[in-house]
Amino acid sequence: MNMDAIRMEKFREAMKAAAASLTDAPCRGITLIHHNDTDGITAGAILRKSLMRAGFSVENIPIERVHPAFLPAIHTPGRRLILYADLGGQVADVISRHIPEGCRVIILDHHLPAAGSFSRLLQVNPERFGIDGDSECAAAAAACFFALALGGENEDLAALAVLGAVGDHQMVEGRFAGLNGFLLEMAVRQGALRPDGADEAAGWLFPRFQDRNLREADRLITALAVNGYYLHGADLALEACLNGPDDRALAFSVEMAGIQQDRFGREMARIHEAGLARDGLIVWTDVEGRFDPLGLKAIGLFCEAIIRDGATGGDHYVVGFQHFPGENPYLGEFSGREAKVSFRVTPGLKRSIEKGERPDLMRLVPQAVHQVGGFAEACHRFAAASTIPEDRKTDLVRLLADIAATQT
Ligand SMILES: [Mn+2]
Repeated sequence: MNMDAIRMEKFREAMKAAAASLTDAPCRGITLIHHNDTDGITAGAILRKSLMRAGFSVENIPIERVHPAFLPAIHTPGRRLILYADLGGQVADVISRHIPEGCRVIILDHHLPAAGSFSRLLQVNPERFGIDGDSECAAAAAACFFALALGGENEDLAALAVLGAVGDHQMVEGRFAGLNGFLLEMAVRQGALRPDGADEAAGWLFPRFQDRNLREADRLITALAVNGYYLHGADLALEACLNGPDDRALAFSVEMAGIQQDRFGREMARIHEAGLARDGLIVWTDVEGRFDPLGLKAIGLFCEAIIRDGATGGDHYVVGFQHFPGENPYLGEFSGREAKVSFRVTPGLKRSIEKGERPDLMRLVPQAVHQVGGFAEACHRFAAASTIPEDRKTDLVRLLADIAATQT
């Protein structure tokens, strides 16, 4: 066996042990907590179908992020078995503190996991097996390996795993690698995906999605589950993954795409009229509740739209605020008024960062966010997201401007 095959075999063994720990448990009810993007939704659909086949009753709770305020609402004593997919690995320590006695948690994530092991909590992560979680194994692929460990009849779920990989942009030079590639072959063998002749990885037609190609299917799932999250569009997306999109899902996706276009258009017009707020190297905008009912990913996409539009007029860090709804469609109401914050950089500033002339977002964001009592949950060099108390928005901008000016 070559190295790749050995790594995959070890990963498969770990999935078998995780699946056995569930089927051996006396409890037959399971809750799936998964991300609401295409990779998370396909992972949630694969796990739902395979666990139902194994005799479990399954509750799906798609979420936009693991917010600390959600954890008490998720980990109630009545939920004995909880499986996280496509999120949770980096906050496993925080999650473990909320698991009541007699309850168990499995995390199937593909982002680099937090170090350490935690009681009542089991993690199976490709990164621990030398499999690259950015290019060789999306969360949907990990979920599919779990499903295959439950039973061979779940091979028909492989096509959804490939769709998850497309959602997470996992192709390497236009091709699927590692476990993603293995599952593509499985899906093609079964006729669940068909080549459309185009020479690119997403050039596969998905008959269940009325012969849309994988990129179109990704856009449909995104419109439903990401844009439509606060209107329960993630439920339509899960249903579409398992049975194909029905007329209601198609109409809803068109409606949500229209709402995004309308909200972004209005907000860009405001910026053209009034300009962006500025403090040193920071330009920022606050859309407050005007993106409702769009999900919280909207503000990050809008920051990118601002950069494409050229509205920053020079090289800047671009910061956007969006009102954080006080009610989650699956988990109920939360106290505390918060704002979602997204961070991006203009192309010129990105070049300065790469030359070491300016701090990247990993150096800039977490310390500023912590100082205003916020939570930096997804921080990369050139894109970041966090939540902060709503009344600390201007304090955050001031801090960011100070740090950006003094650090090089
Ligand atoms: Mn993912």
